[in-house]
Amino acid sequence: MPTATAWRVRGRTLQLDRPLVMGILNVTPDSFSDGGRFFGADAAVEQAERMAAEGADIIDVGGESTRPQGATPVSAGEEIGRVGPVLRELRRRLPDTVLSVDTVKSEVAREALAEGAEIVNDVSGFRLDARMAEVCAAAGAGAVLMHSRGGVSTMGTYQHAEYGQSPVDDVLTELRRAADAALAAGLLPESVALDPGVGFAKRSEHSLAVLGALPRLVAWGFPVVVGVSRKRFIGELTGVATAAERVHGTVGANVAALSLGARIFRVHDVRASRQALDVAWAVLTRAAGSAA
Ligand code: HH2
Repeated sequence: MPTATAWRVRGRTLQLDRPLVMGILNVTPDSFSDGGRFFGADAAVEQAERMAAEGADIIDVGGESTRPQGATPVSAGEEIGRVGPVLRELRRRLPDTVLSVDTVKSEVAREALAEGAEIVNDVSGFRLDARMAEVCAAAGAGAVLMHSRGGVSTMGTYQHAEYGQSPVDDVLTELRRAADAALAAGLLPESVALDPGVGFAKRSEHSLAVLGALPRLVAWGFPVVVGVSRKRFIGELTGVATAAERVHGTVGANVAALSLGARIFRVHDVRASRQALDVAWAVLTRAAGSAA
């Protein structure tokens, strides 16, 4: 299958002829690197506007953390109360920005789509809620299916980080299963994007291995999303303990992932990754031209 050139998200088509930046908006009190900072709706909207001004193509709004220390699950009602008002306000203020909701619950996805979100970013790859696929398919939503194992409170830990001889083969097999199930449930192939789930049921060596194997995932023909921002593997590689200080490592991982075929980059620090990805892209596209 040829590499994806576009991603259909409801009425819009995102062209993948350049890297797309997805800015993270955690409307949670406990996210691993920015917990509590944008918990209030006003602060959240302000942060989203800042990220859009810095070049985010997509804003990904999340109301439930999956942090490595073991997150506290929240009810659908509580999650809707966190993300609903923010999405409503963002739809009004940022008409040109694509909106995404980071949730594993179909009730939350339905409400977010009703508020005008175009993408459902499900870190369980539709494993945890049997109605997720039908809700997304009915709305024509774009879907990010991410690889993970376990539930919300364990997927960010090492509890399920046991793999066979080839962790990459295992991850790809599980992700393929998720993609096939979503397509069988009615999602359009052009609306599905895949994410190897860096740091989810993965030790650093597993995260690095799946990043290195991105060309295998890209070859399936779906747009590929990566979420490396400020993550633990960067801390382990560099010795930088404070998550917010891992921006340089984040940029390095994103540029590497771009060169391996990923096109959508989920980040906290939009300005840094936007600049780095645009410059890296300018070089990579020239390199492709000179090799031809
Ligand atoms: N990582 C996190 C959350 N959502 N979605 C996708 N598609 N890919 C990812 O790698 C990904 C994700 C975890 O990071 P963060 O949102 O910063 O933290 P928390 O889960 O603590 O809110």
